[in-house]
Amino acid sequence: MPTTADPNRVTHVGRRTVLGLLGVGVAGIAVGAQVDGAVGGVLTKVSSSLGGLGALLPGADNFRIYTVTGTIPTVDAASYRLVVDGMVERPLSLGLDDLRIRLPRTKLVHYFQCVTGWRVPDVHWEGVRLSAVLDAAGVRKGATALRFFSGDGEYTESLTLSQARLPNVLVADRMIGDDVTPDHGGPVRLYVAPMYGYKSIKWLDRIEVTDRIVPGYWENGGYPVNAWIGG
Ligand SMILES: Nc1nc2c(c(=O)[nH]1)N[C@H]1C(S)=C(S)[C@@H](COP(=O)(O)O)O[C@H]1N2
Ligand SMILES: [Mo]
Repeated sequence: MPTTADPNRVTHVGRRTVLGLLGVGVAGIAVGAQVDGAVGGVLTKVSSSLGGLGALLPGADNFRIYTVTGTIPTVDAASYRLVVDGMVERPLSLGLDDLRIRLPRTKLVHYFQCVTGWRVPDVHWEGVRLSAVLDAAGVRKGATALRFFSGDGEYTESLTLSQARLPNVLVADRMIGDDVTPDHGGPVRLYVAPMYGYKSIKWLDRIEVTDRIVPGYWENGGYPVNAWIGG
């Protein structure tokens, strides 16, 4: 299994970080706005030609942009929160400043593989290990799994606790050398390197610690809950 994680802390001080700092203390998540303009038009068109099951666009970076709702949620960076709740000692509501400054950062380079066959090689990922987020919240005894929720209001995912603690599972706020863009699930998405792309939930806004696996969106549609690439 490729593990090129960099144990060194990486701190970015830039425009987005300043925006994040300005957002300290602001609660609430602004999501759900429909995309208007060219991108939204294409997504709507493609989406309806797929019977509403998904939308895809060939990205300049060779990713295909998927969204099961047919829209790209716009999430305000300054007011973004990631809630960590359920079977934890300390429920958390993390802002971008928490992810970018207060928690230990890591980066890795790894391909992105969709179960439908497309793959993007050598993608640079950066963020906080999911294990570090879980440690900050303190997982309670008896917990075995996680449920992930998206700001799109529909997509969900799941991991077992031991899968979630692998070092190449990231709460990612940077990819391809930039902040995660709205179409890729920004400001924050999950990146589960050892598993197919459907595990890497976009517009991540809540992680619930549970005592059982609750299958996610595509898993309810028949995809395996254990999505090991080549497994
Ligand atoms: N919220 C949300 N997350 C999602 C999806 C989605 O439709 N909605 N599609 C998944 C699938 S099947 C893949 S392959 C990747 C695609 O990531 P990309 O859109 O950044 O290329 O996102 C995953 N995460
Ligand atoms: Mo996928």
